Amino acid sequence: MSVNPVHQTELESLLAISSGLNSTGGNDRLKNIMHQLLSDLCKTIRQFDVTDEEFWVAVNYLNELGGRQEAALLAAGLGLEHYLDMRADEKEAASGHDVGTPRTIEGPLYVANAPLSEGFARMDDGKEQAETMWLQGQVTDLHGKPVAGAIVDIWHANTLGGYSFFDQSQSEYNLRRRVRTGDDGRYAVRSIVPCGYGCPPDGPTQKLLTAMGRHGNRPAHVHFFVSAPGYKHLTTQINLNGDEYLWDDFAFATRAELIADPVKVTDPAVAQSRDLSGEHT
Ligand code: MBD
Ligand code: FE
Repeated sequence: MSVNPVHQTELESLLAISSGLNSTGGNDRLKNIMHQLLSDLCKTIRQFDVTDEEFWVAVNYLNELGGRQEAALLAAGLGLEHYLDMRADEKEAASGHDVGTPRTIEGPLYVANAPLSEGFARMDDGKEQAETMWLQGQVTDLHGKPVAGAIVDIWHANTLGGYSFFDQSQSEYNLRRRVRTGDDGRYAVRSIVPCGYGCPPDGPTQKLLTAMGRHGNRPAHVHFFVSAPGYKHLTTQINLNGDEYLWDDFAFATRAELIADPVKVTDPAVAQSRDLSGEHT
């Protein structure tokens, strides 16, 4: 199918006007990006001979997505958020300096200002019957030197894959804590073992995924923000090894370096010492 030159000129002039390229004022970068996006969309409409009906289905879909506040969830599911990681990796590799813990997507379920404590926190409210999970770690710089006073902001799902705030059945800030590292850069938390997340089954994200023959599940994971004055902010996660979706994450966030092997603690004395050492840090 060749493009009729009159049609082409007419389209170019339409897009130059509709994206604002022809007008003064506004934001030039935005105009250029909108111009490219609109021209790619028109190309797709043409290539697939998209019908009016299909067009309006898509427009209504966007309304539905916004209405359910799922735009960020879809961005994760389409791999677009992971693409930001790929881009950041590419730039880091080009810069040639050492890399630390790999980053991976934030996802749509972070809530700021979780309770802050020094060295140790208990993350769960104790209301859920669940297996206890202890996490401990050390924040270091790229040379392995401990970073004191770093803030480790941790959030994860409960045993039903739900996140507090979004899941109104949980208490405020359940499974969300910030811990400040001590002089040794260490932090520890006591929490519960999370389950994997699944997209709301009646929501627009799952609807599109299903239409594409995909599932909307994530393996069990724990999110981290790590920040300290003078250092670059790190957004990352760990995935619990053994989950059926470990390498089949609908949001593409699993990385080999970020897989954690849970160690079962059966000795009550060891369990107690974990809690005590934490409370005293
Ligand atoms: C999550 O818990 C999540 O981490 C992402 C990326 C998307 C949906 C739910
Ligand atoms: Fe998550």
